[in-house]
Amino acid sequence: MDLLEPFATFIGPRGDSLESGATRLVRRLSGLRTVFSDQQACAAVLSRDDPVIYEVLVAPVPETEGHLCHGVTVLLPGRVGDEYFMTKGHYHRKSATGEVYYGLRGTGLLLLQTRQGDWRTIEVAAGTVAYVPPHWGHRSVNTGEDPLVLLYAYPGDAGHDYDTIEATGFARLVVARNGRPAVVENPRFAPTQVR
Ligand code: PAN
Ligand code: ZN
Repeated sequence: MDLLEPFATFIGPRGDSLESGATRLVRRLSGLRTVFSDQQACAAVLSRDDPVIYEVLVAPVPETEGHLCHGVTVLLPGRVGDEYFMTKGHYHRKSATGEVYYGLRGTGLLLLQTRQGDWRTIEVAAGTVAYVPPHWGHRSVNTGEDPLVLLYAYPGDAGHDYDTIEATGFARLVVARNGRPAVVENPRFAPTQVR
């Protein structure tokens, strides 16, 4: 039996510093072009700058059955056109695996959907424990003025399917209307055919 040494990671007061060998993934707008619906607004931002949209601090846990992968996502505040900054979003490759999110800072929405296009939102703020049940695709959206910082934990063998979301998009968009977040239909959403 391979025993992994027990360990802890430190999360700083801003909820954004995970030490102990954590890997930091940086997601900039140039790598998220297909995520935002307003392509003109996206190109306009990219002509000036390539802003960081979010970072993920990943604790060193094997991505295998039995482990609990965990870390912290720091999603910055901002918009591309009317659309708030958000994560790529994905389904778990092993679809029957859930996930827990814990809000450390900021405010936002978790956008959840099934492959058939049923959708839900969960408001998240510091203290929110949000549960993503198996089979629900999920994306985080920062609707506030501060970084949205979320701790996450999911089964090590869950895997990530980004291709489906890239092909279908999400059923709903989260946009600013009169300065407030609104959840509106995505006219380009194409639900996956039930096989
Ligand atoms: C989270 C996400 C993280 C970044 O850890 O991976 O928030 O979002 P994307 O993976 O969609 O870029 C999670 O849901 N893991 O399964
Ligand atoms: Zn996930």
